[in-house]
Amino acid sequence: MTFPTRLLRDDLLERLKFDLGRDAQDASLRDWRMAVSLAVRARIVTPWLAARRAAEAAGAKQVYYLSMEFLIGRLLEDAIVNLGLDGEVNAALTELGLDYDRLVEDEPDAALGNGGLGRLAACFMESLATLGCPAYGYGIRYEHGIFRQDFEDGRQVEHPEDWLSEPHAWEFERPGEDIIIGFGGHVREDGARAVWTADEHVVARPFDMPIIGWQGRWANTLRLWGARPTDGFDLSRFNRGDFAAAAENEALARTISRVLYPDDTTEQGKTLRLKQEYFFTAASLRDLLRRFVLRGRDLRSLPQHVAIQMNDTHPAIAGPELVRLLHDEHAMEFDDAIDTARACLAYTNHTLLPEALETWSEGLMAHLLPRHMRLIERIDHRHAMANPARRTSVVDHGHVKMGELSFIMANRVNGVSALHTELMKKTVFSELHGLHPDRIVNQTNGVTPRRWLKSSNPRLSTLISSVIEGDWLVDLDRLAELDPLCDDAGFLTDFAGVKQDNKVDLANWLARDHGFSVDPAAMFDVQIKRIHEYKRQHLNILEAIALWQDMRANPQGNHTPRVKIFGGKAAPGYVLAKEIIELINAVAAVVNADPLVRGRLTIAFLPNYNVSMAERLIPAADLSEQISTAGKEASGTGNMKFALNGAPTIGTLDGANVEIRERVGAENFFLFGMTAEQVVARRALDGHAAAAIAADPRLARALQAIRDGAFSGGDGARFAGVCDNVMGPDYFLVASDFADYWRAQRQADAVFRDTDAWTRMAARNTARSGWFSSDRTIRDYMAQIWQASSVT
Ligand code: NBG
Repeated sequence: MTFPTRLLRDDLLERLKFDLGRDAQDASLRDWRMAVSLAVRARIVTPWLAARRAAEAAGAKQVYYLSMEFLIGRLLEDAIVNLGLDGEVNAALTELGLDYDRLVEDEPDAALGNGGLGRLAACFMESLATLGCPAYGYGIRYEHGIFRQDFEDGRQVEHPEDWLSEPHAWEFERPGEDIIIGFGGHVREDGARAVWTADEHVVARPFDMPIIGWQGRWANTLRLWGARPTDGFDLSRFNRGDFAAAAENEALARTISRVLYPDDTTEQGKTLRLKQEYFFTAASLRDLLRRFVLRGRDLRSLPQHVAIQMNDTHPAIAGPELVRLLHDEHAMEFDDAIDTARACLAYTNHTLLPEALETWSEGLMAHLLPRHMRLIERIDHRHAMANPARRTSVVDHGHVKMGELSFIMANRVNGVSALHTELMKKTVFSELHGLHPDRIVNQTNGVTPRRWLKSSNPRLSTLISSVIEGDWLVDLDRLAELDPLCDDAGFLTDFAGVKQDNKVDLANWLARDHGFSVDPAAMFDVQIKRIHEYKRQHLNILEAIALWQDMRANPQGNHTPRVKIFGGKAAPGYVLAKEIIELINAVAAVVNADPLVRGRLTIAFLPNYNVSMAERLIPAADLSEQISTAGKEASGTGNMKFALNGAPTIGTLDGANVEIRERVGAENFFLFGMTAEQVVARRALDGHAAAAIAADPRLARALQAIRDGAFSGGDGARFAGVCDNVMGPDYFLVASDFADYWRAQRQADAVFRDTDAWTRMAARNTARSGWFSSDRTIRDYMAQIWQASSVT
């Protein structure tokens, strides 16, 4: 699909004039970006509508992916790249005197997610479209996404994210397809049927975004729900002068789609969160049933036509809600309703952390969703009857366990890496796994190479295309063809050149936008992810302190220059994670100002890490930090992006690191630390942290420096939270893994000094990471979970 430049250029000028009411003289960068977005969007609409019709004509099974998060980031460049319009757009913009990169970068990130789970959902949407599998993504159109992170005195402060303060070029509002969602009220049993009369209602308004696959051959829909009041504005109150009260309904209804993960430490926060989950799940199910019934099909055949994926437990209420719709509203027998619902539903678990496994108090559930509370009990009871060996139950000590509910209501349950899936069987779901040994399957995560290689690393893509013929981007296993070239001096020089150019770009951006001056010859060592104790950013900063001390003590030592880059947000209510951010910034301030280590060690914590920042950092990274306590990171997907972009990992045997290491080869991976089993054993030993610190003078000195106030103007108490934790309970075994981490870091230093050896290692990471394409993951979901097929 190509359009002559002239046409696109004229199209842009027309859009500018007729859609935005501007002429070229007055147009701002944003006006131009909107014009380009509208012009590109127009080219998506035809294949998008055609895909809908083709799916219908083929009678194809529809996949519905329900997710609280879709971390899609920017959309314009994705669309341009997938439509193959890069050349044309570039040429048209140049003719108009505009800079392509600046224009693309002007688009705000769609901040509809928080971390890996949301980014995975976005990669999955892209792969589904590329593979031509008919699918809808369903989620919430958060007005403020998560939050915008800023640092004040090194501390994280949260500001509302305003990505929707301007019109969003990619969405189509569908006021004709509103769905009304109820909460609260009461349930009346009417013979065999139950009638739920809710006493609070909001409107779910769909906003559709087309998600275009590679080369524009297929497009699916991401349908996000915005909350609106059923009866917005109270004119009589307004006329009485009570202006605030007149707008109250509207404000209350809209809170549901205001922010992602509102602080749920308060009762109001919990209620809001459960409301959000029910809101989008119920709207999505009703929407898909409406579509199904319109075709005149029998609801009993629903599982042949529909597969519904619950992305984590946030949409877990889908089980009882679907049973309610089939049984209460469509008069299906109760047992049939459960069986039908279960045959449609599957559940992905993304974490074993106990605090992240959702539970709701029975009281809250019964208050907000009285009919569902009863259905949950009946579903659980029926399950217990069918499985007499069952010892525990979904409703336990006054709490509804959403993981167990999802498990019981799903025909397949999957983990997201081989290790995680095995641990799931042994820990959180051991009892249910015993009863249903075939239900749990593994689907190791993946990432879309269109975004994470083609658009974010054009230099590397070009190099790959110069040596691999044909469309390797949709057959990423073909990267293996690079393997023999990893011993070819010419190829290695080119590969190193790509990395170097990417690093120069990053260094320029760090200087321009963040005021850091770094040497592109230094090792760029990057840890970007949510801030969490299990991800152990504090292990990394302790190593940085020890390295700084070592450099000061041995100024003539053979140190490999390093730039340590951090990025990530901490949950607003997570005190220790916020202290870790503050500590990293404090250490950075001291180290970066120290003339004794200048040019050898720089620490940069970049505020407001998001998808676009990841796209900048990953292609320029030398070393990928994946250092979680083994057994805690379900998979990781950043780890895959780094490997694909030629950054070897320093990491533990955790999540997908295990599979990355297997594929890239142990010799191309800097392994350290205890295994998941060793972690459990060590944790049981009294005084494990104190013993590790006593055995490692480096770690002891690093901790002592913090406690002496070396990074807090002498205030030794400032970072007591982190220090006391590492020295005390140290649940995440920072102290116990420190010595081996230090060893692996120095090993990385040594290899890095041998440029050829390092480049070979980096290139092998790229050559052997093809398996981590989300196309592979989605193909496996289609075959093993959804029984869905491609229509193209
Ligand atoms: C995250 C895990 C990651 C994993 C992503 C995607 C949640 C709840 N879990 O390890 O922590 O890569 O999910 O599966 O966000």
